[in-house]
Amino acid sequence: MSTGTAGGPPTAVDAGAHDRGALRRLAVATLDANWEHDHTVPSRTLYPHQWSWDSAFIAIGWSHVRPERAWCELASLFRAQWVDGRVPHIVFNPALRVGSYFPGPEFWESGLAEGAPAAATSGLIQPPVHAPAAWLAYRRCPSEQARAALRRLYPRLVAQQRYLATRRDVGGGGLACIVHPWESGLDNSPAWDAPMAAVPADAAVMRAYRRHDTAHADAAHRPTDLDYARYVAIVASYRERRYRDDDLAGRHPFLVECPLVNTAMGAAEHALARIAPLVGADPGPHRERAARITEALVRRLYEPTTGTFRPRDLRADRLVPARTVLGLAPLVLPDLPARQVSALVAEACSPRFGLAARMDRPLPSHDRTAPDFEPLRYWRGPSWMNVNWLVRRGLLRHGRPDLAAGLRDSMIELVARSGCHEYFHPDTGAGLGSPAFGWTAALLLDVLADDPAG
Ligand code: 9WN
Repeated sequence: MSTGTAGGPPTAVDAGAHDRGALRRLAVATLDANWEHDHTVPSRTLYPHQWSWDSAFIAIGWSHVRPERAWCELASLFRAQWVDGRVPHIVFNPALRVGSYFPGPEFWESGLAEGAPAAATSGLIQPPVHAPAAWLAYRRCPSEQARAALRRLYPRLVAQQRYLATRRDVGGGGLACIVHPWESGLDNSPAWDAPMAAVPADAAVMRAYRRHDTAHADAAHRPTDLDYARYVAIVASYRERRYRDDDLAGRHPFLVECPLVNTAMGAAEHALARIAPLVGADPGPHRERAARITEALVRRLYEPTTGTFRPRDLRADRLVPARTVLGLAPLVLPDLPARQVSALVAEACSPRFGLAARMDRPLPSHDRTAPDFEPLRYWRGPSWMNVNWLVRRGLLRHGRPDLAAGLRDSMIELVARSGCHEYFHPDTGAGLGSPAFGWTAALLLDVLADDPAG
Protein backbone atom coordinates (compact mmCIF):
# COMPACT_ATOMS: atom_id res chain seq x y z
CA MET A 1 0.00 0.00 0.00
CA SER A 2 1.70 3.20 -0.97
CA THR A 3 0.88 6.64 0.28
CA GLY A 4 1.70 9.59 -1.92
CA THR A 5 2.33 13.31 -1.70
CA ALA A 6 0.73 15.35 -4.46
CA GLY A 7 3.07 15.54 -7.44
CA GLY A 8 5.91 13.72 -5.65
CA PRO A 9 6.92 10.07 -5.32
CA PRO A 10 5.07 7.85 -2.86
CA THR A 11 6.59 8.01 0.60
CA ALA A 12 5.91 4.78 2.50
CA VAL A 13 4.50 1.32 2.24
CA ASP A 14 2.24 -0.34 4.76
CA ALA A 15 4.81 -1.90 7.07
CA GLY A 16 2.58 -4.78 8.08
CA ALA A 17 1.85 -5.90 4.56
CA HIS A 18 5.46 -6.08 3.34
CA ASP A 19 4.15 -6.17 -0.16
CA ARG A 20 7.29 -6.64 -2.25
CA GLY A 21 5.60 -5.32 -5.37
CA ALA A 22 4.58 -2.12 -3.62
CA LEU A 23 8.08 -1.72 -2.21
CA ARG A 24 9.56 -2.10 -5.67
CA ARG A 25 7.15 0.47 -7.08
CA LEU A 26 8.03 2.87 -4.29
CA ALA A 27 11.75 2.48 -5.03
CA VAL A 28 11.34 2.91 -8.80
CA ALA A 29 9.09 5.96 -8.34
CA THR A 30 11.70 7.49 -6.03
CA LEU A 31 14.50 6.96 -8.56
CA ASP A 32 12.34 8.25 -11.41
CA ALA A 33 11.48 11.38 -9.45
CA ASN A 34 15.17 12.05 -8.77
CA TRP A 35 16.32 11.44 -12.36
CA GLU A 36 17.79 14.58 -13.92
CA HIS A 37 18.60 14.33 -17.65
CA ASP A 38 21.80 12.23 -17.30
CA HIS A 39 22.13 11.49 -13.59
CA THR A 40 20.11 10.95 -10.42
CA VAL A 41 20.16 13.47 -7.59
CA PRO A 42 20.49 11.97 -4.10
CA SER A 43 17.65 14.22 -2.95
CA ARG A 44 15.69 16.98 -4.67
CA THR A 45 15.85 19.15 -1.56
CA LEU A 46 19.08 18.52 0.38
CA TYR A 47 21.43 17.34 -2.40
CA PRO A 48 20.23 18.57 -5.81
CA HIS A 49 23.49 17.95 -7.77
CA GLN A 50 25.33 14.72 -8.67
CA TRP A 51 27.31 12.95 -5.93
CA SER A 52 30.03 10.45 -6.69
CA TRP A 53 29.38 7.41 -4.51
CA ASP A 54 25.63 8.01 -4.59
CA SER A 55 25.78 7.59 -8.37
CA ALA A 56 27.54 4.24 -8.01
CA PHE A 57 24.90 2.85 -5.62
CA ILE A 58 22.13 4.34 -7.72
CA ALA A 59 23.53 2.73 -10.89
CA ILE A 60 23.18 -0.65 -9.17
CA GLY A 61 19.50 0.14 -8.57
CA TRP A 62 18.93 1.31 -12.14
CA SER A 63 20.46 -1.91 -13.49
CA HIS A 64 17.40 -3.73 -12.12
CA VAL A 65 14.82 -1.62 -13.90
CA ARG A 66 16.30 0.72 -16.55
CA PRO A 67 19.82 -0.55 -17.27
CA GLU A 68 20.56 2.18 -19.83
CA ARG A 69 20.28 4.70 -17.01
CA ALA A 70 22.89 2.82 -14.96
CA TRP A 71 25.44 3.39 -17.74
CA CYS A 72 24.32 6.95 -18.33
CA GLU A 73 24.69 7.67 -14.60
CA LEU A 74 28.27 6.38 -14.48
CA ALA A 75 29.22 7.96 -17.80
CA SER A 76 28.01 11.41 -16.74
CA LEU A 77 29.97 11.20 -13.49
CA PHE A 78 33.17 10.10 -15.23
CA ARG A 79 32.85 12.90 -17.80
CA ALA A 80 33.73 15.15 -14.87
CA GLN A 81 36.86 13.16 -13.99
CA TRP A 82 39.94 15.33 -13.58
CA VAL A 83 43.07 14.84 -15.72
CA ASP A 84 44.91 13.41 -12.69
CA GLY A 85 42.25 10.69 -12.40
CA ARG A 86 40.30 11.98 -9.41
CA VAL A 87 36.55 11.57 -9.61
CA PRO A 88 35.02 14.61 -7.91
CA HIS A 89 32.62 14.05 -5.06
CA ILE A 90 30.12 16.58 -6.45
CA VAL A 91 29.40 17.50 -10.07
CA PHE A 92 27.33 20.68 -10.07
CA ASN A 93 24.30 21.10 -12.27
CA PRO A 94 24.80 24.50 -13.94
CA ALA A 95 21.04 24.93 -14.38
CA LEU A 96 20.49 25.31 -10.64
CA ARG A 97 20.44 28.72 -8.99
CA VAL A 98 23.33 29.93 -6.83
CA GLY A 99 22.63 28.90 -3.24
CA SER A 100 20.88 25.64 -4.09
CA TYR A 101 23.59 23.85 -2.10
CA PHE A 102 26.35 24.93 0.25
CA PRO A 103 29.24 24.85 -0.50
CA GLY A 104 28.41 25.50 -4.15
CA PRO A 105 30.62 25.91 -7.23
CA GLU A 106 31.58 29.49 -6.33
CA PHE A 107 33.17 28.14 -3.15
CA TRP A 108 35.15 25.34 -4.77
CA GLU A 109 36.52 27.37 -7.74
CA SER A 110 37.41 24.14 -9.55
CA GLY A 111 37.79 26.07 -12.82
CA LEU A 112 41.01 27.64 -11.49
CA ALA A 113 42.66 24.27 -10.90
CA GLU A 114 44.89 22.62 -13.47
CA GLY A 115 43.35 19.53 -15.06
CA ALA A 116 39.80 20.19 -13.84
CA PRO A 117 36.96 19.36 -16.25
CA ALA A 118 34.69 21.87 -17.99
CA ALA A 119 31.89 21.16 -15.52
CA ALA A 120 32.11 22.82 -12.10
CA THR A 121 32.96 20.22 -9.45
CA SER A 122 34.30 19.89 -5.93
CA GLY A 123 37.99 19.04 -5.55
CA LEU A 124 37.45 16.08 -3.23
CA ILE A 125 36.80 12.39 -3.81
CA GLN A 126 34.45 9.83 -2.22
CA PRO A 127 34.87 6.07 -1.67
CA PRO A 128 35.67 4.51 -5.08
CA VAL A 129 32.76 2.09 -5.23
CA HIS A 130 32.25 2.65 -8.96
CA ALA A 131 34.11 -0.34 -10.41
CA PRO A 132 32.15 -2.80 -8.22
CA ALA A 133 28.96 -0.96 -9.23
CA ALA A 134 29.84 -1.21 -12.93
CA TRP A 135 30.59 -4.90 -12.53
CA LEU A 136 27.31 -5.58 -10.72
CA ALA A 137 25.34 -3.56 -13.28
CA TYR A 138 26.91 -5.57 -16.08
CA ARG A 139 26.31 -8.89 -14.35
CA ARG A 140 22.71 -8.00 -13.64
CA CYS A 141 21.99 -7.15 -17.25
CA PRO A 142 24.74 -8.16 -19.69
CA SER A 143 24.32 -6.94 -23.26
CA GLU A 144 26.41 -5.59 -26.12
CA GLN A 145 25.58 -2.03 -25.03
CA ALA A 146 26.61 -2.83 -21.49
CA ARG A 147 29.89 -4.28 -22.69
CA ALA A 148 30.54 -1.17 -24.83
CA ALA A 149 29.82 1.01 -21.81
CA LEU A 150 32.27 -1.06 -19.76
CA ARG A 151 34.88 -0.65 -22.48
CA ARG A 152 34.54 3.13 -22.26
CA LEU A 153 34.58 3.17 -18.47
CA TYR A 154 37.47 0.79 -17.89
CA PRO A 155 40.38 3.21 -18.58
CA ARG A 156 38.67 5.82 -16.44
CA LEU A 157 38.22 3.40 -13.55
CA VAL A 158 41.88 2.46 -13.85
CA ALA A 159 42.88 6.15 -13.78
CA GLN A 160 40.74 6.66 -10.67
CA GLN A 161 42.61 3.84 -8.91
CA ARG A 162 45.98 5.16 -10.05
CA TYR A 163 45.20 8.58 -8.63
CA LEU A 164 44.32 7.11 -5.23
CA ALA A 165 47.22 4.67 -5.12
CA THR A 166 49.88 7.23 -6.07
CA ARG A 167 48.98 10.84 -5.33
CA ARG A 168 47.05 9.94 -2.21
CA ASP A 169 49.54 7.51 -0.67
CA VAL A 170 50.80 10.22 1.64
CA GLY A 171 51.68 7.73 4.40
CA GLY A 172 53.81 5.69 1.98
CA GLY A 173 52.37 2.38 3.22
CA GLY A 174 50.24 1.39 0.22
CA LEU A 175 46.95 2.99 1.33
CA ALA A 176 45.18 6.11 0.07
CA CYS A 177 44.55 8.92 2.53
CA ILE A 178 41.55 11.21 2.65
CA VAL A 179 42.08 14.93 3.01
CA HIS A 180 38.60 15.83 4.29
CA PRO A 181 35.89 13.98 6.27
CA TRP A 182 33.56 14.45 3.26
CA GLU A 183 35.84 12.12 1.31
CA SER A 184 34.89 9.22 3.57
CA GLY A 185 31.20 9.57 2.73
CA LEU A 186 30.56 9.24 6.50
CA ASP A 187 31.15 12.95 6.94
CA ASN A 188 30.18 13.45 10.54
CA SER A 189 31.32 10.13 11.96
CA PRO A 190 32.83 10.17 15.47
CA ALA A 191 35.85 8.59 13.71
CA TRP A 192 36.81 12.10 12.60
CA ASP A 193 36.44 13.82 15.97
CA ALA A 194 40.06 13.39 17.05
CA PRO A 195 41.68 14.52 13.77
CA MET A 196 39.09 17.31 13.36
CA ALA A 197 39.78 18.64 16.88
CA ALA A 198 43.27 19.53 15.71
CA VAL A 199 41.95 21.75 12.90
CA PRO A 200 41.87 25.36 14.09
CA ALA A 201 38.48 26.99 13.39
CA ASP A 202 35.91 29.33 14.87
CA ALA A 203 32.16 28.64 14.52
CA ALA A 204 31.62 32.39 13.97
CA VAL A 205 33.20 31.96 10.50
CA MET A 206 29.90 30.41 9.43
CA ARG A 207 28.18 33.81 9.76
CA ALA A 208 29.75 34.64 6.41
CA TYR A 209 27.96 31.73 4.72
CA ARG A 210 24.43 30.47 4.42
CA ARG A 211 24.12 26.77 5.22
CA HIS A 212 21.69 25.01 2.94
CA ASP A 213 21.34 21.75 4.90
CA THR A 214 19.75 23.26 8.02
CA ALA A 215 17.04 24.86 5.88
CA HIS A 216 15.96 21.37 4.76
CA ALA A 217 16.77 19.16 7.74
CA ASP A 218 16.56 19.54 11.52
CA ALA A 219 19.73 21.33 12.71
CA ALA A 220 19.92 18.89 15.64
CA HIS A 221 20.41 16.04 13.13
CA ARG A 222 23.16 17.78 11.17
CA PRO A 223 26.79 18.72 11.94
CA THR A 224 27.28 21.79 14.16
CA ASP A 225 28.50 25.19 12.95
CA LEU A 226 31.89 24.43 14.49
CA ASP A 227 32.07 21.23 12.41
CA TYR A 228 31.18 23.25 9.31
CA ALA A 229 33.78 25.91 10.15
CA ARG A 230 36.36 23.12 10.18
CA TYR A 231 35.03 21.59 6.94
CA VAL A 232 35.36 25.00 5.30
CA ALA A 233 38.87 25.55 6.71
CA ILE A 234 40.09 22.18 5.41
CA VAL A 235 38.70 22.85 1.92
CA ALA A 236 40.27 26.34 1.98
CA SER A 237 43.68 24.83 2.68
CA TYR A 238 43.34 22.42 -0.27
CA ARG A 239 41.79 25.01 -2.58
CA GLU A 240 44.56 27.51 -1.87
CA ARG A 241 46.98 25.10 -3.57
CA ARG A 242 44.43 24.44 -6.32
CA TYR A 243 43.83 20.92 -5.04
CA ARG A 244 47.38 19.79 -5.71
CA ASP A 245 48.51 16.72 -3.79
CA ASP A 246 52.29 17.15 -4.05
CA ASP A 247 53.11 18.38 -0.53
CA LEU A 248 50.06 17.37 1.50
CA ALA A 249 52.17 15.77 4.24
CA GLY A 250 53.83 18.99 5.27
CA ARG A 251 50.88 21.34 5.36
CA HIS A 252 47.42 19.85 5.08
CA PRO A 253 45.36 19.93 8.34
CA PHE A 254 43.49 16.60 7.84
CA LEU A 255 45.17 13.43 6.58
CA VAL A 256 43.59 10.10 7.47
CA GLU A 257 43.69 6.54 6.10
CA CYS A 258 40.07 5.41 6.17
CA PRO A 259 39.15 1.70 6.28
CA LEU A 260 36.11 2.20 4.06
CA VAL A 261 37.87 4.19 1.34
CA ASN A 262 40.69 1.65 1.23
CA THR A 263 38.31 -1.30 1.29
CA ALA A 264 36.51 0.27 -1.67
CA MET A 265 39.86 0.70 -3.41
CA GLY A 266 40.66 -2.99 -2.87
CA ALA A 267 37.18 -4.10 -3.92
CA ALA A 268 37.57 -1.96 -7.04
CA GLU A 269 40.70 -3.91 -8.02
CA HIS A 270 38.81 -7.18 -7.55
CA ALA A 271 36.00 -5.83 -9.75
CA LEU A 272 38.46 -4.59 -12.39
CA ALA A 273 39.97 -8.07 -12.48
CA ARG A 274 36.49 -9.37 -13.44
CA ILE A 275 35.92 -6.57 -15.97
CA ALA A 276 39.36 -6.74 -17.62
CA PRO A 277 38.80 -9.92 -19.71
CA LEU A 278 35.55 -8.46 -21.05
CA VAL A 279 37.35 -5.43 -22.44
CA GLY A 280 40.49 -7.20 -23.66
CA ALA A 281 42.70 -6.21 -20.72
CA ASP A 282 44.89 -8.27 -18.38
CA PRO A 283 43.30 -9.07 -15.00
CA GLY A 284 46.67 -10.04 -13.43
CA PRO A 285 47.83 -6.57 -12.30
CA HIS A 286 44.42 -5.93 -10.72
CA ARG A 287 44.64 -9.13 -8.69
CA GLU A 288 48.13 -8.22 -7.52
CA ARG A 289 47.09 -4.72 -6.51
CA ALA A 290 44.02 -6.07 -4.70
CA ALA A 291 46.20 -8.41 -2.64
CA ARG A 292 48.60 -5.59 -1.76
CA ILE A 293 45.76 -3.33 -0.60
CA THR A 294 44.29 -6.01 1.69
CA GLU A 295 47.73 -6.68 3.13
CA ALA A 296 48.30 -2.94 3.73
CA LEU A 297 44.88 -2.54 5.35
CA VAL A 298 45.63 -5.31 7.84
CA ARG A 299 49.15 -4.02 8.49
CA ARG A 300 48.22 -0.37 8.97
CA LEU A 301 44.63 -0.22 10.20
CA TYR A 302 44.02 -3.43 12.18
CA GLU A 303 44.41 -3.24 15.93
CA PRO A 304 44.87 -6.81 17.26
CA THR A 305 44.10 -6.23 20.95
CA THR A 306 40.58 -4.96 20.22
CA GLY A 307 40.21 -6.91 16.96
CA THR A 308 39.07 -3.79 15.09
CA PHE A 309 39.95 -1.82 12.00
CA ARG A 310 40.17 1.90 12.70
CA PRO A 311 41.22 4.94 10.67
CA ARG A 312 44.84 6.04 10.99
CA ASP A 313 45.36 9.73 11.66
CA LEU A 314 48.57 10.40 9.74
CA ARG A 315 49.27 13.73 11.42
CA ALA A 316 49.16 12.22 14.90
CA ASP A 317 50.43 8.86 13.61
CA ARG A 318 47.89 6.78 15.54
CA LEU A 319 44.64 4.90 15.09
CA VAL A 320 41.60 6.95 16.11
CA PRO A 321 39.92 5.71 19.31
CA ALA A 322 36.26 5.59 18.08
CA ARG A 323 34.79 2.20 17.11
CA THR A 324 32.43 3.09 14.29
CA VAL A 325 30.77 1.08 11.53
CA LEU A 326 33.63 2.16 9.23
CA GLY A 327 35.64 -0.57 10.92
CA LEU A 328 33.31 -3.30 9.60
CA ALA A 329 33.91 -2.30 5.96
CA PRO A 330 36.92 -4.62 5.33
CA LEU A 331 34.52 -7.59 5.50
CA VAL A 332 33.72 -6.72 1.89
CA LEU A 333 37.19 -7.87 0.80
CA PRO A 334 37.12 -11.49 -0.41
CA ASP A 335 40.76 -12.03 0.58
CA LEU A 336 40.48 -10.70 4.14
CA PRO A 337 42.31 -13.27 6.31
CA ALA A 338 40.14 -15.57 8.47
CA ARG A 339 41.41 -14.06 11.74
CA GLN A 340 40.19 -10.58 10.78
CA VAL A 341 36.92 -11.93 9.39
CA SER A 342 36.15 -13.60 12.75
CA ALA A 343 37.13 -10.46 14.65
CA LEU A 344 34.82 -8.30 12.51
CA VAL A 345 31.91 -10.71 12.78
CA ALA A 346 32.39 -10.70 16.58
CA GLU A 347 32.48 -6.89 16.62
CA ALA A 348 29.37 -6.68 14.43
CA CYS A 349 27.47 -9.18 16.62
CA SER A 350 28.50 -7.51 19.88
CA PRO A 351 26.13 -5.11 21.69
CA ARG A 352 28.03 -2.29 19.94
CA PHE A 353 26.37 -3.08 16.58
CA GLY A 354 23.79 -5.79 17.41
CA LEU A 355 24.03 -7.80 14.18
CA ALA A 356 21.96 -11.01 14.37
CA ALA A 357 20.12 -13.50 12.19
CA ARG A 358 16.98 -11.83 13.57
CA MET A 359 17.76 -8.22 14.27
CA ASP A 360 15.73 -6.49 16.93
CA ARG A 361 17.08 -3.07 15.89
CA PRO A 362 18.80 -1.78 12.73
CA LEU A 363 22.58 -1.73 12.31
CA PRO A 364 23.82 1.62 13.70
CA SER A 365 26.58 3.77 12.18
CA HIS A 366 28.33 4.09 15.53
CA ASP A 367 28.97 1.96 18.60
CA ARG A 368 25.68 1.92 20.58
CA THR A 369 27.52 1.60 23.86
CA ALA A 370 29.73 4.67 23.31
CA PRO A 371 28.98 7.83 25.30
CA ASP A 372 28.97 9.90 22.10
CA PHE A 373 26.40 7.68 20.33
CA GLU A 374 23.66 10.00 18.99
CA PRO A 375 20.59 8.28 17.51
CA LEU A 376 19.44 11.34 15.57
CA ARG A 377 22.56 13.03 14.26
CA TYR A 378 23.69 11.90 10.86
CA TRP A 379 26.51 9.32 10.80
CA ARG A 380 26.79 9.39 14.62
CA GLY A 381 24.29 6.60 15.30
CA PRO A 382 21.52 6.33 12.67
CA SER A 383 21.27 3.40 10.28
CA TRP A 384 22.12 3.87 6.60
CA MET A 385 21.09 1.64 3.74
CA ASN A 386 24.42 1.80 1.87
CA VAL A 387 26.48 0.74 4.89
CA ASN A 388 24.02 -2.09 5.62
CA TRP A 389 24.29 -3.15 2.01
CA LEU A 390 28.10 -3.24 2.11
CA VAL A 391 28.22 -5.21 5.37
CA ARG A 392 25.65 -7.63 4.00
CA ARG A 393 27.77 -8.25 0.92
CA GLY A 394 30.75 -8.94 3.15
CA LEU A 395 28.77 -11.43 5.23
CA LEU A 396 27.65 -13.29 2.11
CA ARG A 397 31.20 -13.29 0.83
CA HIS A 398 32.52 -14.84 4.03
CA GLY A 399 29.93 -17.58 4.38
CA ARG A 400 27.49 -15.99 6.85
CA PRO A 401 24.16 -16.14 4.96
CA ASP A 402 22.33 -16.35 8.31
CA LEU A 403 23.57 -12.95 9.43
CA ALA A 404 23.24 -11.51 5.92
CA ALA A 405 19.58 -12.55 5.91
CA GLY A 406 19.03 -10.77 9.24
CA LEU A 407 20.48 -7.60 7.81
CA ARG A 408 18.43 -7.90 4.64
CA ASP A 409 15.16 -8.31 6.58
CA SER A 410 16.08 -5.31 8.68
CA MET A 411 16.80 -3.18 5.56
CA ILE A 412 13.46 -4.10 3.99
CA GLU A 413 11.64 -3.44 7.25
CA LEU A 414 13.17 0.04 7.50
CA VAL A 415 11.87 1.13 4.11
CA ALA A 416 8.53 -0.64 4.50
CA ARG A 417 8.00 1.18 7.76
CA SER A 418 9.35 4.63 6.92
CA GLY A 419 9.84 5.01 3.17
CA CYS A 420 13.02 5.75 1.22
CA HIS A 421 14.57 8.04 3.80
CA GLU A 422 18.18 9.10 3.81
CA TYR A 423 18.76 7.38 7.16
CA PHE A 424 16.81 5.82 10.01
CA HIS A 425 16.56 6.02 13.77
CA PRO A 426 18.70 3.13 15.07
CA ASP A 427 16.14 2.13 17.74
CA THR A 428 12.72 2.88 16.28
CA GLY A 429 13.49 2.74 12.54
CA ALA A 430 11.78 6.12 12.02
CA GLY A 431 12.82 7.90 8.81
CA LEU A 432 15.32 10.75 9.22
CA GLY A 433 17.07 13.25 6.95
CA SER A 434 15.81 13.68 3.43
CA PRO A 435 12.78 11.68 2.24
CA ALA A 436 12.86 10.18 -1.28
CA PHE A 437 16.59 9.46 -1.10
CA GLY A 438 18.30 7.91 -4.12
CA TRP A 439 20.59 5.19 -2.78
CA THR A 440 18.01 3.98 -0.26
CA ALA A 441 15.65 3.28 -3.18
CA ALA A 442 18.38 1.81 -5.38
CA LEU A 443 19.81 -0.57 -2.80
CA LEU A 444 16.36 -1.66 -1.71
CA LEU A 445 15.77 -2.78 -5.31
CA ASP A 446 19.02 -4.70 -5.18
CA VAL A 447 18.29 -6.57 -1.94
CA LEU A 448 14.73 -7.33 -3.02
CA ALA A 449 16.03 -8.87 -6.24
CA ASP A 450 18.47 -11.06 -4.32
CA ASP A 451 15.74 -13.17 -2.82
CA PRO A 452 14.51 -16.00 -5.05
CA ALA A 453 11.17 -15.84 -3.20
CA GLY A 454 10.97 -12.03 -3.41
C1 9WN B 1 28.56 16.39 1.61
C2 9WN B 1 24.89 13.06 -0.88
C3 9WN B 1 25.92 13.10 0.22
C4 9WN B 1 26.48 11.71 0.53
C5 9WN B 1 27.35 11.72 1.80
C6 9WN B 1 26.54 12.34 2.94
C7 9WN B 1 26.08 13.74 2.56
C8 9WN B 1 27.13 15.90 1.86
C9 9WN B 1 26.45 16.86 2.84
O1 9WN B 1 25.29 13.68 1.38
O2 9WN B 1 27.22 14.55 2.38
O3 9WN B 1 29.16 15.60 0.61
O4 9WN B 1 26.12 17.98 2.41
O5 9WN B 1 26.26 16.51 4.02
O6 9WN B 1 27.26 12.36 4.12
O7 9WN B 1 27.74 10.41 2.10
O8 9WN B 1 27.25 11.27 -0.55
O9 9WN B 1 23.92 12.09 -0.59
